[in-house]
Amino acid sequence: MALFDRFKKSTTHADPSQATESSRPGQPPASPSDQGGGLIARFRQGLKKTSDLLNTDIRDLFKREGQLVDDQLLDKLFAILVKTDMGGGPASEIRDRIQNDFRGRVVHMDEVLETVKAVLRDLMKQDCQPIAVAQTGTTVILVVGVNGSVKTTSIAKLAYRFTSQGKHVVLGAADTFRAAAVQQLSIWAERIGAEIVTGKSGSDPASVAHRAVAQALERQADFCIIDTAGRLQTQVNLMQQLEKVRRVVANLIPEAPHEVLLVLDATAGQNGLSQAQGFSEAAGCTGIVLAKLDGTAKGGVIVPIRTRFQLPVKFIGLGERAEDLAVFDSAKFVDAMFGEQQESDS
Ligand SMILES: Nc1nc2c(ncn2[C@@H]2O[C@H](COP(=O)(O)OP(=O)(O)O)[C@@H](O)[C@H]2O)c(=O)[nH]1
Ligand SMILES: [Mg+2]
Repeated sequence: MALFDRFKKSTTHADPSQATESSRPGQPPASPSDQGGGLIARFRQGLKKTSDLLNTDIRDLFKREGQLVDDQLLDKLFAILVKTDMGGGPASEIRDRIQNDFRGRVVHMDEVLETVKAVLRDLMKQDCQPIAVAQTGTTVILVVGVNGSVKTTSIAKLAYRFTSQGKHVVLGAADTFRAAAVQQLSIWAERIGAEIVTGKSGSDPASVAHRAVAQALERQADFCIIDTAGRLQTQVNLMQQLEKVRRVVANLIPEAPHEVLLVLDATAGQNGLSQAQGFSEAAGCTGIVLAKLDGTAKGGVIVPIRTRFQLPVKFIGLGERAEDLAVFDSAKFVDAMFGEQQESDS
């Protein structure tokens, strides 16, 4: 059977009305033209908890005429910083910098805030392209993570980003572990105008990945994005399965996958991060998508993610709609952590 016919056949069972509540994608995407404003508002809203802490609480520490920087003030500042979920290490680093620069002096709050921001910018600095694209032909992106880390929704958002730029996208539904996962991605594919390759529930994910990349090549697609089931690095069989997915993809395109994106749930807490850290090392990840930065999580959580995972954060997820994905820009992010206006979004 021709690959494209197989594609048509494999997608015929995607019936949005059959979606379970938990697998139902959000509202249909807004038009690309109204992405900017909504996204900027969501970005600021998502970081509101953090900016309230940093601005209001630090402001409360200082009198109008300035404040003596002594041990007591440094301890209070440290406590505020830790509340943003940035972690003890980065908070200590900021405390030390303030101590070195200002201890024993009466300083104005703005000076202190500038130093806090400068240290955060240094900690989060990264130098990378949003996505490493193939020089020619199809770029393959493998998306991995622990259970429920928002992989499938992040794939939909990423695919929507590409289709709205006029790119041709093929999705590979290689999470064959749960039937609902395939259905969830199929519904998204239809809404965002991407092709999808699926397999039967329980079938070999590597075979779905292989067919997806083959179809992308045949159709000269710009991107092939492959979904995978959630797993931990301690699950030896599942890690081997992921290795097989990588192998079959590389058989078709030697440089592929061009990106292995680790999706993290910003609300997962320390335990979730530790699990994902081991996983990211075992799975050879190249970048992070940090999902659910839409108000539940405190934005400071990105600081330990930048410092603990030796990986760039490529995108941040700001909600459940297809357009709720922004390219991560560390300088803009630091400004937004302090509630400062974002002028433009990429
Ligand atoms: N709060 C919030 N929830 C999200 C966001 N993106 C996805 N979700 C929800 O998170 C849950 C898990 O997402 P899913 O993509 O299925 O995760 P997967 O199991 O890793 O593929 C679903 O109920 C989604 O609707 C987001 O940006 N913010
Ligand atoms: Mg999924």
